[in-house]
Formats: sequence, C-alpha cells, structure tokens
Amino acid sequence: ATNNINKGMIARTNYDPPKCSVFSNKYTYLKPDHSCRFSIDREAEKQLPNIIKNPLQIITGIESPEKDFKTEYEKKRRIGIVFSGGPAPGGHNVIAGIYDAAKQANSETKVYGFLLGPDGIIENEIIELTGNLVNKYRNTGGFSMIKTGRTKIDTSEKMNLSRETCKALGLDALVVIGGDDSNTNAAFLAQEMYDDGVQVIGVPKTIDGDIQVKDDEGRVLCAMSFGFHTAARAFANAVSNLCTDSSSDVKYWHICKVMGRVASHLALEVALQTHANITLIGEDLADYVDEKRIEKAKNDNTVDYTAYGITLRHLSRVICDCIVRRAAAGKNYGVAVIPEGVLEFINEIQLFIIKLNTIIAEYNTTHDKTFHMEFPKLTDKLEYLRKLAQRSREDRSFTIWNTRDDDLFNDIPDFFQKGLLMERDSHGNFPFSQVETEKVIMEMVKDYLAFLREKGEYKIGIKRTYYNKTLQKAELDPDFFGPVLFKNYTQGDILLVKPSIISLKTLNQTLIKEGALKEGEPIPPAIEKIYKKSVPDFKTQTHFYGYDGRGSDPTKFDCIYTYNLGLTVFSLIANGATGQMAAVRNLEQDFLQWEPAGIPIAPLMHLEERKGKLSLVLEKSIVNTNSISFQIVKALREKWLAANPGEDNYRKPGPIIFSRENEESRPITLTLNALADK
Ligand code: FBP
Repeated sequence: ATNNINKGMIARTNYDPPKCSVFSNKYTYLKPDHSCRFSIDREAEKQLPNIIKNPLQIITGIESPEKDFKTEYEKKRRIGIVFSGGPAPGGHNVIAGIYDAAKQANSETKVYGFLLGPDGIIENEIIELTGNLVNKYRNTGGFSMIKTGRTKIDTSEKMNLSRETCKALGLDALVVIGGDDSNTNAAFLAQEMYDDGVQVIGVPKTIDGDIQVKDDEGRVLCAMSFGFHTAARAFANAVSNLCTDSSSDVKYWHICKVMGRVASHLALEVALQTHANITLIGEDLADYVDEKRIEKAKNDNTVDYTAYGITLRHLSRVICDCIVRRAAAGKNYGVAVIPEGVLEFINEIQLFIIKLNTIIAEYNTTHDKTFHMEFPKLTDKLEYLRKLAQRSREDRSFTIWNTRDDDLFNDIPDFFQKGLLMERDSHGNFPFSQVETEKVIMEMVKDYLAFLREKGEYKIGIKRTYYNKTLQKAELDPDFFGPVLFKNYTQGDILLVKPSIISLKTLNQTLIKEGALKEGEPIPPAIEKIYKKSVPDFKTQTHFYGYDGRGSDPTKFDCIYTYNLGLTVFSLIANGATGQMAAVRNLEQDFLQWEPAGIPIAPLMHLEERKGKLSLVLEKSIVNTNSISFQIVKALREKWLAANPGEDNYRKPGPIIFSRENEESRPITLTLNALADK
C-alpha cells in the first residue's frame, strides 16, 4: 500500500501540465482589449487613480520581438509571492508556473516566498524559492510551501511596512494569490507602490468560487477561481458516499454543511454532481416572497416588509415538508446539503449580523479597546447588548439595538448567540465556518417534526398489508404504497389503521373497539411490527465539508489551470503590468480554446459594508438564480427529492483520481458546463 501511495505521489509531482498554446512562444506581449468595459465606482476612481484605467489585456505570443522588448522581458528580476486567505488546491502550481517562466526568461531572476501570508510582507519574513523546493510541491494541495494567513494590509502603518519590505528586497513585482479580499489588498498595494515601480499582480484563488468576472456586456473574463473544481469534486464524492450509505441502512438523514462563506456555488455544484435529496441555495432563499402575506397586506392597505425573504422558521418548515413527504413514500432517510453561508441570506439573521458588526466596530473605535478582549464571556457580551437596549428605551434616536432586537436575540439558543457574536476576521468578515448553522436549522426541524408526528402527519408510508382473519399472517400489496393508510379497520381480512393512531396503546384500544381483539388480548406480533415500522424515528448525522476539500490534492483541471495562471502572471510582470489579476478565459471550453489574460482589478471594486463601515472591496460573485445551473437544480429538485416509493436518483461522480482518465478529469465542472450551454 505504501508503494502505491508513493507511486501515486510520484506521478503527481512528476506531472507536467500542458501550457496554453500562447506560451509555446518564447515571448508574450499584452494586447489591450478596449471593447471590454466596466461600470466604474466613483470611490474606486478616487482611491485607485493610477490603476483604474487599466484595460483587459490579452496575452499574445511573439517569437522575434525587437531588441528593447527582449532586453526588458529577459531582465533579471526579483519577484515576491504571497498566499493570502484560506488554502485552495493548485496554489503550489501557480508558484511553479511563475518560477518556470521567470527562470526561463532569466535564470538569475530570484523568486521569493513571503511566509505566513501578508504578515510575511509586513514583517519581511521570506524564503528564496529554489528549484528543489518548487519541484517538491508541484501538483500537490495546500499552501504548505510558504503557508498562508488572513491579515489585511488595511492601515497606513501596515502599508508603509509592506512598502519598506518591497524596497528593502528590491522587488520588481509582488504577486498576491488570494480571494476577493486579498485581491482588494493587491489593488491598494498596486496603487501605493505605483511610483516605486513595484508591480502588483493578483491571482483569483478560493474554493468558494466567488471570484467570477464578467464585463458590462456579460462576457465572461474569469469563470471560476482556482481550487473550486477540486473542492467541489472532493465534497461531491463525500456527499455521494453518504447518499449510498443512507439508502443502504435507511435510518439516517445525513445533514451536510458545505463550505462557501457567503455564496452557495459549492453547494450548487454538489447538488448537480450528486442529486442529493435536498440542497438549499442561499441566494434562492433570499429571493423568497410570501405571496399570501403580500396579498393580505394589500387587502389591509399596508405593506408587510417581512413578506420578503425567508425566515428561519419558514425554512425549517420547507425542510420538514420534504422529510415528511419522503417518509410518506417509505423513505425515512436522505441527504440534505446546507451551504455554510446560508444564514447570510436569511433576512432576520443578516440584520443581526449587520447590527452586531456595527456595534462591535463602534465599540472598538469609541472605547479604543477590542470588544472581544473586553467581553470574553458570552454573558458579558449579552450584558453589554442589554445596556444598549436600555439606552434605546431612554433615547429614541438610538436605534442600533433596541428592545425588540434584544428580545429576539434572547430567544435564540446560547450556542447560536455565541456564534453570532464571534470575532470577525481582519477583513470584517463574519466567521460562518465556526457557526453550527446546520444545528440551528435542524433543531427547528426536529421540533416541528415532533409536532407533526403528534398530529399523525409525519408517518412512514408502507405498502398496503392484508392480514388473514387471525391477524397473524400479512401479505403486501405490491401496487400500493402510501402513508400508513389505514382508513376504517377490518373489512373482511384487510387491516386498516387510522393515521391518528400514534401509540401502541391507542392501536390496541382501537383494535378492541373495532372487535378485532378481545379485551386484554395483546396486539399480535405481525401487527405490532408493521405499526412500529410506520412510526418515524428521525435520526440525523451531521457533517461539515470544508477544510478537507481545501486541503485536497488538486484535480488535473486545477493543476493545469493554476500552472497556466502562473505563466500568465509572469507574462504580465514581464510586460510591465500592475493592478491586474491573472486569468484564463474560456475555461468551460476545450483546453485548446483557453486564453490567458490580465483583468484590471480596480474597475471590479465597489463599496460594501465591512466592520460597520462602507469600504471599497472587490465584488463577490454569488449564485445567479437566473443562471442555467441554478435553473437545472430548481427544475430537478422534485425529482431528486424522490418523494415517491420508487428509486432515489443519486449520481455517483467518483473520487479524484489523478493517474488515469476518468469522469473526474473532465476539465469542466457541471456549473461551468451550464455556462458553456448559454
Ligand atoms: P478564502 O475566501 O480565503 O479562500 O477562504 C474561504 C473559506 O474556505 C470559506 O469557505 C470559509 O468560510 C473560510 O475560508 C474559513 O476560514 P478559516 O480558515 O479562517 O476558518
């Protein structure tokens, strides 16, 4: 077994990803595409004046350029690379691509890695990347070569220190491999170091898949950040195994929380790959409109704001409905996928998050202290909130936390209160991965199911059973399958039990009342068995698919994509670009159609609420509910729920296998596939 693992790893590290055709040229130059336009935010124009006018640059090959071009292209450089944010499979290959291209242009060029993320830049912690080191990590997962971190370079002090580091190292270029927040950092660094001549290039990384770029006309410039393909495949494989498990022992609902801090792209892809019975898509829930309440409000001549957007309670009812319907078809098991960031799309919770962000940020600035250090215990935090509620009672103009908020907040379980008050990261993001979202939702589901069971509405459907006169021998009707049917009782030799019978005791009393049993006579074992089968026992197993997928070894798609991103980065550097993000266009098409490019970062930025203030950040791309991929999931939802006695419709995507061609090595995800059909 050890040998096999070694062989597999050797095949991986020795793998030479193919290069996009443009890189078969010794030199590349940048061809601006001015037809590609973006609506520019005024604040971005103001804060990033030197890079806001950057165009989209198409990487183009050139075999024999002019002498000056050659000299510039081949000059000896010093390039620094930093990983920023959570790991994503393929990061090492971005480094390998940059390293190979840089060394090919000039073997004396030096490539450095900043250690532990942006802190490495601030504190000037580096290592020189050598051929041996890079080779060791080719095509492997994680960011272990130089590690990563989440620090944001957001103060003038941190910015100055970063600038000092770049100067001290004599860097020509800094490469930031990160998500939306890290590319935001890259844009500000590019602006800040513009006059120093330090070029800053970003690379779109994140398993969340929420860096997707289109121009104003909807042309796709970056279909997907790297790492998404691998994480989605890893999660899909694990979830698909649970589909097999649950339909085998038919006793559990597997509840799978799937990463994606805000956007539900990963959950959507898992749904497409596995056909799990229930998949929630946050963006879809946010679009929910309660028509009945709107109608009622109209009749009452008022506006009901709460009719827009789903509530937690309503969401739990939707899930219950699915569970009850499957149970009625005899299936008291299944698989549900819940996106990590679902709470972001539940209005009532989102409101809490925004309010608490503001309160925490305000406390930090007005008291010059850190809210979380000041109030380490939940009880202290709650006490502080209570004081704010009191203040709103005395001062009507103080509205940030009123008594209603306080009451609602006190109504939610402790662990959820603690979750909502958790410390934000340095970018001001809410730590969704640390909140037990699935627990919050499933607690409500369990409560409501218990209520439905009492009402006799949550019953397991079984096949109609005929009994002989002694009620000992049963025979199944192969054609009928339904909620424990049972209308009036003994008709000839057919036993029918009413749904309202919810305990063996009432069953016994009914049988006596109907004359099937004599007083004191016990329920015959055959009847007892079938009755017990029909009383649901709702059992769940919860799972979190996140960190494991982030640490997966990359799929071939991600190996090839990231290596070419690395080559693209060097091409941008060699051509003097700054404030651009490396990208590969046409990812949804055949590899031969892939087109490396540089996307201007500044025009993609907009104002967003962070730490209670509006900040200029790269816009996250969330699931578009009009997209083909979502529409497919929506159209097939009922089929995948399989609330009928027939077979489930699970799909088995299989594991990530690197050493041979397989289903997984298809260079597209199903989400991208749908994009290609557009
Ligand atoms: P990035 O945006 O930095 O790529 O990170 C994404 C992510 O994996 C989210 O899906 C998740 O919510 C978060 O990181 C977890 O962060 P942490 O490592 O701080 O727990």
